[in-house]
Amino acid sequence: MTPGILGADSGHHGSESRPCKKIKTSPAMDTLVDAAAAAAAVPAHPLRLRPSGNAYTAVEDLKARCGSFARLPDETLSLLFESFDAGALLRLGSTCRALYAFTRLEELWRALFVSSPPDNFEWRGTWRSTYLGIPPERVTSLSCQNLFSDVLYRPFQCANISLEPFTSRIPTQNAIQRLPDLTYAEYAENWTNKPFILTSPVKEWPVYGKWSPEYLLKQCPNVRFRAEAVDWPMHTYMDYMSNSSDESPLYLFDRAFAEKTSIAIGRDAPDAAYWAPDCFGEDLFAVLGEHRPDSRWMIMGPKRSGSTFHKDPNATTAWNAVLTGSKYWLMFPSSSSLPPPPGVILSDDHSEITSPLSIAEYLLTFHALARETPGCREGICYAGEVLHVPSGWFHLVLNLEDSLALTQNFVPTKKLPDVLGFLRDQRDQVSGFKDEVCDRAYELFVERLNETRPEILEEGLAELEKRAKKGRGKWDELTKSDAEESGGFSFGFGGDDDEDIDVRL
Ligand SMILES: O=C(O)CCC(=O)C(=O)O
Ligand SMILES: [Fe+2]
Repeated sequence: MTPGILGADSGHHGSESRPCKKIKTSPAMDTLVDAAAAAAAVPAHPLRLRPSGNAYTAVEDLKARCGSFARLPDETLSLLFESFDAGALLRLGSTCRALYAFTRLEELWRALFVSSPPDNFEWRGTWRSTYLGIPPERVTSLSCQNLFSDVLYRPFQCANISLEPFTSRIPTQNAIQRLPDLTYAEYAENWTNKPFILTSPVKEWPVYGKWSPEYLLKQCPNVRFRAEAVDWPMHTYMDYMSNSSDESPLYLFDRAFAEKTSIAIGRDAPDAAYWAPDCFGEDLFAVLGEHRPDSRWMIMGPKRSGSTFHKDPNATTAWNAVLTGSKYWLMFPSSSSLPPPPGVILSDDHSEITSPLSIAEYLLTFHALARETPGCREGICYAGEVLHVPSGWFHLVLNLEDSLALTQNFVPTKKLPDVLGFLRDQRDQVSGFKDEVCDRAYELFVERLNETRPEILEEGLAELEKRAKKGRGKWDELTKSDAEESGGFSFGFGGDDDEDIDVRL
């Protein structure tokens, strides 16, 4: 998807020029049609600048008037300006309209803010205004009508385009299964390798129906929470949530929220605020005691915030419970013989996942393909529901509304071999442990399991051994997909007792 030739304010997107929805199309085509309609519905850019293609028919181009800078491609200009300080950006921006527009790019001011946050600031709706302390009545907005730049227009488009076409009409075969609840036996037997949504357990938690962003604002307005690279008081983050228009909104992700809000967690804790749903059973990382890696987070963010494609650390499994709002999940299994999800690039050793696109840009560019890719799973987790993220699955998450969620990463007994294998064989990717134990996480985990759960450890190591013996030759790896090997309808994860995941071929 690239911005169309016509800008949103061009007045040329009347009903006749809209693609006709009545034409019979494939599901992917439907999404494209919807995406095109959504693109046309983006409001005018506040500076009136338009996508690059408009330059072909324009009689004037403001960029031509910015001296030697006009020779540089827009991408280079914006990269260059990343090395400028606030004073340089302001001076340059006052020389002509084109440079005014380039130096207004919010990403530049966000980076300046993060690298040197001002003391006692107040969130003022944009990173530029916040960094410079400009009150709303003094914010200028010059018209840059004859400036045509995808680099400047695209973040605005991605921040404003409707994402609804991508998160609705989920094909039945992709839909993540929804169940009231599971027993531990059912989970262990059939579900450890599948995403699913449970609709009952969270509704029993004392925090459900009580905690919300507004509740947290009331309870702890001045408590600082981690939001990506900044620690902001709750009142500042709430101001940001209600008044910002970032393409990739700052996401609150705090691992010390329980201490900060003085809550107790766990079925057995007196006055517990919540507990892990029973079906997930024992968390084997508990044997690590004070050495266990980070395991729980409170997640809060505005509509359109979320997580780009990633796998969870150390081959852990996770659950993610929505307290308020709702989240769209796009998920893919992984294995050594499967390619990563469309648009996601893995480094050779699979240690780095590169997904440089924002969530909106990913959806605009790759969603149609992702939806048609075998193994794709999609679902919406609503308030009071919890989603299971199986070990090793790629996932992208988009908040459909302002949302508050709690998440926990754990090691279910069935996935012990995966975690042992990861800690032993992918040492440079082990994360979340304190520095002093990070290098010997595998040895420590084995030692602690041996002390407290020797029979489970023995079974886990035996399974790991079995998988290694069963490991296929390089030729098979390169020439056959798991799906082919298992008859064309499913693939496993290597273990005998792995459930199959249906893939459409
Ligand atoms: O709620 C979200 O954005 C997903 C969080 C997530 O994937 C994670 O914590 O690993
Ligand atoms: Fe995750």
